[in-house]
Formats: sequence, C-alpha cells, structure tokens
Amino acid sequence: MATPLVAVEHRTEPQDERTALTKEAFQRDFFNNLFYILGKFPTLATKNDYYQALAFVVRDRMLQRWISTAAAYTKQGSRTVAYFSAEFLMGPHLGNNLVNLGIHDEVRKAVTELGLDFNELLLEEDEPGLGNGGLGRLAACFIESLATLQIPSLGYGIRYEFGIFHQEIVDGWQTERTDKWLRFGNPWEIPRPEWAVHVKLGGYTEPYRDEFYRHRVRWVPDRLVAAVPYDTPILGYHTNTANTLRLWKAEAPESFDFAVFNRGDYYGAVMQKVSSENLSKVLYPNDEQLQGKELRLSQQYFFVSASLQDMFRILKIQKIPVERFHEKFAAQLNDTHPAIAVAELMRLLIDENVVPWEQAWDITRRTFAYTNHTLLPEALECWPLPLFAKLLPRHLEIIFEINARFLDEVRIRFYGDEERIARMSLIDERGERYVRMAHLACVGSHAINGVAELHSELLKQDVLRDFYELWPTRFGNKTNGVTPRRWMALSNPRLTKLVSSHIGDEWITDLSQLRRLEPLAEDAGFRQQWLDVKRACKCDFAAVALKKTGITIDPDSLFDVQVKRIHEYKRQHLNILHVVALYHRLRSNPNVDITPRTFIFGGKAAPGYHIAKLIIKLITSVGDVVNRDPAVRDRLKVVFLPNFNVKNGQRIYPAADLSEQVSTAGKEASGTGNMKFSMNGALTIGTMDGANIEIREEVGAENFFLFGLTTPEVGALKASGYNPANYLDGELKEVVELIRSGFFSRGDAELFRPLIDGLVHHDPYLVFADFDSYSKAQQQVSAAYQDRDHWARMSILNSARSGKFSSDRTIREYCDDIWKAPAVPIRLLTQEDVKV
Ligand code: GL4
Repeated sequence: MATPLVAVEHRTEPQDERTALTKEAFQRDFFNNLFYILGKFPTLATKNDYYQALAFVVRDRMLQRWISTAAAYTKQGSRTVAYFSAEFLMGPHLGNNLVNLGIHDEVRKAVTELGLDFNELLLEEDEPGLGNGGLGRLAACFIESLATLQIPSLGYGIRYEFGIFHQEIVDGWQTERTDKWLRFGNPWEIPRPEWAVHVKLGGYTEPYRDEFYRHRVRWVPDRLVAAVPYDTPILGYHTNTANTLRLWKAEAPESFDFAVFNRGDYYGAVMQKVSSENLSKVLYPNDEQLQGKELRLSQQYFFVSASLQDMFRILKIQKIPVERFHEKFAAQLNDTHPAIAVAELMRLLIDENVVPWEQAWDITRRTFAYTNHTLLPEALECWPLPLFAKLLPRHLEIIFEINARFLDEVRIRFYGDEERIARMSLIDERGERYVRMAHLACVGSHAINGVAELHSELLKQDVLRDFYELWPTRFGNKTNGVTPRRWMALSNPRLTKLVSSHIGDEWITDLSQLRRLEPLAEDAGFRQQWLDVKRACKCDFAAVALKKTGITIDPDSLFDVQVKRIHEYKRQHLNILHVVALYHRLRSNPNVDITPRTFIFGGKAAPGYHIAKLIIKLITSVGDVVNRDPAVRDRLKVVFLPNFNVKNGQRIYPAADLSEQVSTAGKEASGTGNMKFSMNGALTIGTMDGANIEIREEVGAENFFLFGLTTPEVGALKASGYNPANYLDGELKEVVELIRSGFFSRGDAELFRPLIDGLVHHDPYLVFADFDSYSKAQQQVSAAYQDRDHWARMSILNSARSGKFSSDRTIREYCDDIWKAPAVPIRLLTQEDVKV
C-alpha cells in the first residue's frame, strides 16, 4: 500500500491518481511529467526540466481546487472582488504553492529521495517580476490573502513578456538586462484564447440613431488589439480556495488586417501585428515617476478594457443583468494606473448596453474604490489632452461630461469659489491641458483610501484636500500588510518551526497570535534558540553574498540592511554617508571600539534616473575601498547585492538584524519591507514616516530606533528656507570632503559631484538636516547590539508584536468596509461531480 505522507484534516478530500498526496504518487507523476510533458529522460534532463516536472506535479494538485472554486462561484453567482493592477510582483510560485497546499516538507523528502537537490530546483524558477516594487508586491500579497480568506476574487493585470529588468553591477554601475522570464515556458499559467476580447484604440466618434431612434454614439477606432487572458491559480493557505490571476496578453486580431492585405500590403499587415504585440511587451521600470508615454496609456487602457469586458461576459454566463454589475463586482483601483476604468465602464454601459447616463454613473461609482499609493507629485498621473484625444476619443467625451456634471455639484456646494473649481476639475487647464487621473479615480469611486495612517491623513490635508472637503465620508485608511505565508512560513522555515513548536501554527493564518511569544522573551533558553535561528539565516545569506559578490561577510557582525527601490526620498545616500563616517572614525583611530557591521544594500534604480544610479555607484565604490582597507580589519563591510527581487528578498529579510527605513518624513506612503523585516525579528532604525509609525506603536518605542524630523518639522524647515550648507560641519563635513576629494573614485573628483553638489546646494529630501540625528541613533544601535541578550529580547518582541502587519488583517478591513464581500467556502469536487 502507498505510504500516506500526511494526515492533515483539510486534505481529506476525494483524490484520484493525479491528485493523490502520497510519496509514491509524487515520484511517479514527477517522472511521468518529465517524459510526457517535457519529452525528456534523466540523461538529457536539465535542472529546469526537473523544476518543471515538479511544478506540474504541484499544478495537478491545484487544478482540482481551481475547478471546484470556479464551479462554486459560477453556481452561486458570488460577489467578487476584482483587483485592477498594472503590476503583480508575484515572485516564484512553486515554493509558495507547496506551502499553501501543505505538502512542502513531504515533497521535499520525495524529491530528495530521488537524489535531486530540492532547493536547487526551487531556484530554477524564473520569477514573474511583473512589478516595480512595493505597489506590485502589495497586489501579490493581497490576492494571496484573498484566497486564504476564501473571498471570491480575480486579479486583473498585464502579462508583460518582459518584467522588471535584471540588474547587474558592472564596474560598480547598474546595468540592465531584459527579463526573459518566459524563456522556458510558464507551467503555472493556462491560456484561455476562447475568452479573448477586442480592445479598440484611436480613431473618431460619430453620433447616430439606432433602430429605436435613440441618440447613440459610435466609436470608430483605427486599431483593434486582441486581449488574450492567461490564468494563474492563486491558492489559499490550507483551504480549498484557488482564485484566479488573469493577465492579458496583446495579440493581433485575426480579422482586422484584411483591409491591408487586400491592398497587397503584406509587410504593413505584419508590422501591424508586431505593433499590437508591443502593448504587453514590457513593464515600464519606473516606480513613482510618470513617464507620460503613449504606449503606457495604451497598456493601461488595454488591460482595463479587457478586464471590464471579461466581467460583462461573466455576468452573462451567470445570467445577472448588467444593471446589477455593482452587486456582482467590487473593483479596486490599485493607484491611478487603472483609473481609465471609470470612463470605460461608463462607455460599456452607455454605448454598448444602452443604460441611461444617471443609472450608469450610479453603477460605476458603486463599483469602484480607489487606493492612492503615493504623495510624490512626480508620480501623479496626468495625460496631455491631445494624446488622450488621439488614443481614446470616446473616453475624452465621457470624461468631459463627467466633469461638467461634477463641477456643477462643486459649484452648488461652494458657490462662487472658482479657484476651487479649477483645482478640482478633471482637466488641468493651467497651461497645456491634461487629464488628471487621480481626480477621475476620486470622482468615480465610492471609497478612497491611503495605505498607512499618516499617509491617509496627508491625503486629506494635502493632495486630495478639496475632495475630502466635498465628500469626507468617502475617505478612509487601510494600512498595508504582507502575507506571512511567503514572508515567514516559506522564507524563514527555521523561525517558523521554532515559533510553531512553542505556540502551535495558528499564527500563520492569525498573525496576532504571535503575541503569545511575548512571555518567551523572558526565557533565556528561548532567547538562545531565537539567536541560533538568526545566526543560521545569516550564515545562509553570507553564502549567497559570497557567491553573488565575492565578498566574505562575518555572520557575527550586525547585519544592517536597506533593500528597496533606489530613490532620493528613500535616502540610501543618508545610509552610505553614515558608513563613510564610521570608516572615517576607524581611519582616524584604528583602535576605536566599534560594533562590527555589515551594511547590505539592494535595489534597482529606474534606468533613466541618473542620480539614483550614481547613488549605487557611490555605495559600491565605498564598499571597494572599505572592504579592502587593512586598517578596517573586517570590522566594516559594505555589500551591494545585485538584482534585488522577491527571490533574494526571501533570503535577506530572515538574515537582517537592523532594518533601514530612513525616508524623509511624509514621503513614504507606507512601506511594506519594513513589515517583513520586523516579522522576522529585525529591529528598525527609522523616521516617523509611513507605516514605521504604526510599527513603532505596536512593538513599543523601546524596541525601535527613532530619529529625524517629523512631517510638520520637515514642512516648517522647508517653509523657513532650508539651507543644507548650514549643516555642513563636524563629521558630516569631513565625510562630504572625503567623497568630494575623489578618495572613493580613484582620485576622480568629478564622479560624485552631481550627487554631492545636489546635497550641498539643494538637498530636497533633507539628508543633511537629519544626518546628526541618524548618526546618534546608529550609536544607540551599536551599543544595544553589544548586549546580545537584550537584543534578542527586542528582536523577539518585534516579531511577537507584528501581527497587525499581516495582509489578512488589511484584506479583512477592505472586505468589511469597502468591498462588502463575504467568504465562500469551497467543497472539493471530483471529476465525477463536475461532469454532471
Ligand atoms: C508605493 C509606496 O511608495 C510604498 O510606500 C507603499 O508601501 C506601496 C504599496 O502601497 O506603494 N507607491 C508606489 S507608486 N510605489 C510603491 O511602492
């Protein structure tokens, strides 16, 4: 008889031979897949073949859940969350699916028994990096939590052929390589060409009378693009729910280029095909920076239109009338990237379904809710009117009509306040005219939220103040969260095991239970085990760092980590200035007693963001000098880990002692890396910004290293006329002079000039103003780390009190307050069940 590997209750479902959860079944299917799907046998099989054979073993075991889930939702016509996002930074699927299915350890054993290295196979997966940073990763955490909470939901986005670029460091500089993640195929997706839809672009509009003599508008496009859905199952943790991530690929429509063919322009027709496919070719690599390119607006409209058409198709299958669109669907706009959905839903209702304007508007507003993710002005999307008119002529008409009606409402409330009307208009008319996407999102939504308490407050006081004054009850806060499945259970198995051995494993779906670790902070034995886990993770990471950078690091040194996109507001330069200060102290007094530290940096710079790239060069250059200087005697190391992504993150967060969250107060909307660090027992050195404030509130001020100006202080300093040169004395001055002199650039005094001059003369993010406070907080860190026992206590308490930052909590709040979407438990069906 086959050995049952597991006897967990959630897996008592009926099984057939492709879903059986025995070791023998895994091993048999693994080789079947190698032969019958990949067409390989062991002598010729590559590691990637083995990875894929394993992926298909796992996929088979997900499909039963996926089908059961789809069948239940279809039959019950369940209320469904549609999460609209231009980015889904999923990270590798295999490990996560194994964890969520509850077969991770069993499969590892089965694979190991075959003489294969399980971890190596996991590393073979090319991660789907379909996002830039926090915003895209948040979407990924959210859809995983939605599935775990058994909420019917669809993630809608773009299947970029090339995701975020691969970063290499060459001579200390960032270089970009295209991310060919689909090169070896993608076992997790299933294309659904039968559900493809057409998306129109360009052309003109014309009025006409239909067969009932009604006034209608026809949009005559000059281009059609086919949108083909590719579906990926998203498993909940230890549930039967498998929801869908539906990503659209752009293709040329079969029929549309005939006109060109008839004119004999074969080449032109083929070129049209190529240009259609361009729409989903590549992810724009800018985080928090609008590029204003026509192709980007086309991408946004492409996936939004395809998704809304798909939602109409679902209504039809479930025989729900279009007038009840908002009862079936709650659609969330992940920032303004999908905000064109407001106009597109109006168009589909009015033009294609002949719903009267007032009713269509009511449906639209009840459908959408909008999350703002940034206050940075350069990220607020505004599209030049001519570009908009050329690409989306019908939408512009609809936006004008929405605007006229909206401004009438404002006029009634704020009679005579023409300035306010100009400020609130969907069209910016102060010079060249623009469509303001944030305003469109606000007007078309019944709920508007920020992503941390401070950020939501600043939205109300600042960027969206006029809208708050008009509709105060629409505004709310939803503090971000991250999924403990990927960011603890999968990435930190040692910690998971230790925690579960003391408090059981319910914390994985109810993170507030980590509080039960608090008393253990006083248990010396537990503290030692905790430190042992941390040390083992640091050793693992040291091996990775050595392999990827050639730099040897000491696992007993303090791992001080800053990993995130490189941006001036995030102030990686504040961090590296402090490193130079420590180095300078060591050089001045080689016998000074310092806490040995390893500074670990990671993150991508937008390819066109020169200062950010120069910051990377400064970090690597300082590293080159410091790491080799014998006077340092290995007490300081600086590592820039190339290509920070989800996969690398999973190795870094568990290994960190100190988490750097040092943005200028009022600039980081929330941050989510800060949460991943804290959960894994790192202490934070941070400003009063974003979710740092709430982390500090939860873990206790005594377990957090606070520094820097607060948001009001930043405002006051800027208002009083900030002059960074006033701060240029003492150690900071010596540090700046050392960099300026060319000491870290082989005597080239010009290399870092743009960066240094920018700081000395402008310093828009107040690096100099905060330097002293930062440096002092870092001294406290060094002192605290000397007392390992106390450090362990603080580390345990950070993790124990991080429960609030589970994305399960965030998603529950969205469901209760905005989406009103109840859970739908799934009963597993067999093939026999669905046949009938
Ligand atoms: C971001 C914010 O910068 C970041 O603070 C936040 O955590 C994230 C998710 O809400 O959204 N906004 C943009 S734009 N990119 C981000 O990462």
